[in-house]
Amino acid sequence: MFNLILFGPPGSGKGTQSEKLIVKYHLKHLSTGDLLRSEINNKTPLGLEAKSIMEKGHLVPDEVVIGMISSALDANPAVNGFLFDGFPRTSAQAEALDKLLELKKTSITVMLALEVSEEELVKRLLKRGQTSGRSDDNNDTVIRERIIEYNRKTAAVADHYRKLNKVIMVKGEGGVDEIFAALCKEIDSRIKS
Ligand code: B4P
Repeated sequence: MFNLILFGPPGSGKGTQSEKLIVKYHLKHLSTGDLLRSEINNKTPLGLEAKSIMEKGHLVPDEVVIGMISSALDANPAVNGFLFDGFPRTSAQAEALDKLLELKKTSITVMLALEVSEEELVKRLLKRGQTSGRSDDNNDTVIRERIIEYNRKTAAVADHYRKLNKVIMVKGEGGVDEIFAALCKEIDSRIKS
C-alpha cells in the first residue's frame, strides 16, 4: 500500500492538491475536515459538538477524529492506499494513526509537507470565505487562531515523521499545476524505488 500524508497549515492547498492526487494515484481520500463538515451538515450529535469548536478555529478533540479515521480505515479494506488530508493534526493523532496502520500490517510511506507563508494563507482563506459559506474562512481573527493552533499543536506532527525519515518539504506557493507536478515527482520517485 502507498499511504500518503499531505501536510501543511490551513489554506496551504491540502484539499486542492488531494483532489488531483487521488485521481492520478487511485488513493482513498480521507479528509477529517470533510468528514467533520459532513457530520455538521447532517446535524448529528458529533457534528453539533464539532461545529462550535471549528467556528472558533480550534481543533476538534483527538478521540473524535481518531474514531472517525478508525471507522474509515475499516470501511475501506481493499484500496491501493490512503491519502490523509488534514490528519494527523496532533502528536496523539499521529501515534494513533501509526498503531491503526500497524494493525493493518501497513504504515505511512511518506509525508509531503506544503510550505506557504502566513500572509499567503490568510489571503487564500479570506478569498475562499467570500464564496464557500464556511464560517471559519470569513473572519480574519478565526483564520489567525487556526494558524496559531497549527503552530501550537500541529507543526510537531512533522517532527514525529521526520524522526522516521519520512518528511519531504514541497514549495506550496505558485500555480496549482506547478505544485501538483512537484508533489507527483516526489511520489513517483518513491513508487519506483
Ligand atoms: P480542513 O478542512 O482540513 O481545512 P484547511 O486546513 O482549512 O484547508 P486546506 O489546507 O484543505 O484548504 P486548501 O489549502 O486546499 O480543516 C478545517 C477545520 O476542521 C480545522 O480548523 C479544525 O477545526 C477541524 N479539523 C479538521 N481535521 C482535524 C483533525 N485531524 N483534528 C482536529 N480538528 C480537525 O484551500 C484553501 C484555499 O486556497 C482554497 O480557496 C484554494 O482554492 C486556495 N488555493 C489552493 N492552492 C492554491 C494555490 N496554489 N494558489 C492560490 N490559491 C490556492
